[in-house]
Amino acid sequence: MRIDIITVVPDLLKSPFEASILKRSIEKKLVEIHIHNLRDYTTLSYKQIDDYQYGGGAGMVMMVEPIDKCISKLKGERDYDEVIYLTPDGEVLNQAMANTLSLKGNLIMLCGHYKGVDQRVRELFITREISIGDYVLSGGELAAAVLCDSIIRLIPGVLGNETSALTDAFQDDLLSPPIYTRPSTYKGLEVPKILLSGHQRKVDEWRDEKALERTKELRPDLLKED
Ligand code: 6GU
Repeated sequence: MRIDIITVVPDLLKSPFEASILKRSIEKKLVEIHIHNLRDYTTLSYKQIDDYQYGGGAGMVMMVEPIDKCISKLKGERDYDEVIYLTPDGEVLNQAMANTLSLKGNLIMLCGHYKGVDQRVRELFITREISIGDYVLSGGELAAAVLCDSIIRLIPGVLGNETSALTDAFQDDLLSPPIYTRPSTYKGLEVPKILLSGHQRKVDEWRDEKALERTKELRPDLLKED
């Protein structure tokens, strides 16, 4: 998989890919991340990439031309499965979307800034608009990092234990059951006996039961039929 991220704040997208699982997935060549500074694609003075809104109003708008130059250059080099615009008015990210996107080959992610992009960017280039939740961030960069993490960890070979992404919370629309490690007693709190029993079928049943209980209590909305 290859992900090209277009941004006006490339620095914000450095550290998420320089540590832990994302770093290792790049080193193992399971994914390539290419960050593009939108200011490298403007021909205007002061590397301007935004301008005032037609019709007036507060806030700057990202101009269509630099975005066109960047996306068109990338599309001239290879085919892309999706051109994703990260924006608070997009479709809210969930596990099913991450699963679908993890099967793609090449993705472009455009990070929104300021008031957002000129409408013609959406009409000309964008195939999918994604938000990471109902709150407003200063820009799409952190959202792009979240989206990349949710996708990349699902690529086969990225996680050491191949089954572990499948047992994640949300993969079956349930929260995870309680988990424990040593010591078996801490400040009077004991690990449930069943987990120490060595009886795998009973352990699995207990986990399923607890996952369902927890979901009913904390996220009953996940249990509703779609
Ligand atoms: Cl994708 N962008 C911004 N600016 N804010 C957000 C978001 C995206 N998703 C949730 N809030």
